[in-house]
Amino acid sequence: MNSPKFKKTSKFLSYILRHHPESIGLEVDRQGWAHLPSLVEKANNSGRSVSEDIIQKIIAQSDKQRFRLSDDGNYIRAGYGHSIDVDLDLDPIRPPDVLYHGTAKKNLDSILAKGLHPGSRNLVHLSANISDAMEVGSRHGRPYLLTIASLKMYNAGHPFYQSDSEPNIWLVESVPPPFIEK
Ligand code: HQG
Repeated sequence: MNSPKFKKTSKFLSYILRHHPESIGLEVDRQGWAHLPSLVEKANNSGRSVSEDIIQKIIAQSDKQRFRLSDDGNYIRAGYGHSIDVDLDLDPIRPPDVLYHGTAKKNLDSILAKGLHPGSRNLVHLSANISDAMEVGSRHGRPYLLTIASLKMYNAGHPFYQSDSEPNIWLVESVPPPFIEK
């Protein structure tokens, strides 16, 4: 499944659906949905060889579920990671006791002082398991694992959202320092 073509197409879809739909002239609605046949057509018009078939395979076979299809199969959206202004319309739900955030060691002092903030994305991303968090952290440098007292934070009034494509990914507006355990 992790063929170079799959990875390349998956990264391209993330780029388009999370960050730059306008780069291929694609319309994404307020909830982040794009018309699947239009995406394929516009991607091909911009010189990318992308088919519905490969997109279906990426969704069916990826370990990490980055995308979601609408019930009728005509629309696709990214399940998390956006920087474009979308409202995924997720219901807030009660998180587990703890969640994890993988970052780079170089960010530690700033995070402990200011809390976790989304940076260029709309929301802060947390992982339900340590191995995923470590993998995320290692993309930024020497990985460092933070444990987030998620249930305590939720009980203090902070809404939590679970991605509807990838249930191991949780989303919050920010994480104030008192809920971060290093
Ligand atoms: C850091 C991937 C200094 C934060 C992953 C992170 C994820 C601070 C970086 C998803 C800070 C932002 C998102 C502060 C936060 N001071 N640094 N106060 N607050 N940071 O890429 O969470 O594989 O925007 O620790 O799986 O790394 O692409 O977020 O290091 O779920 O599908 O600022 O993207 O998914 O980095 O990754 P990012 P992320 P995919």
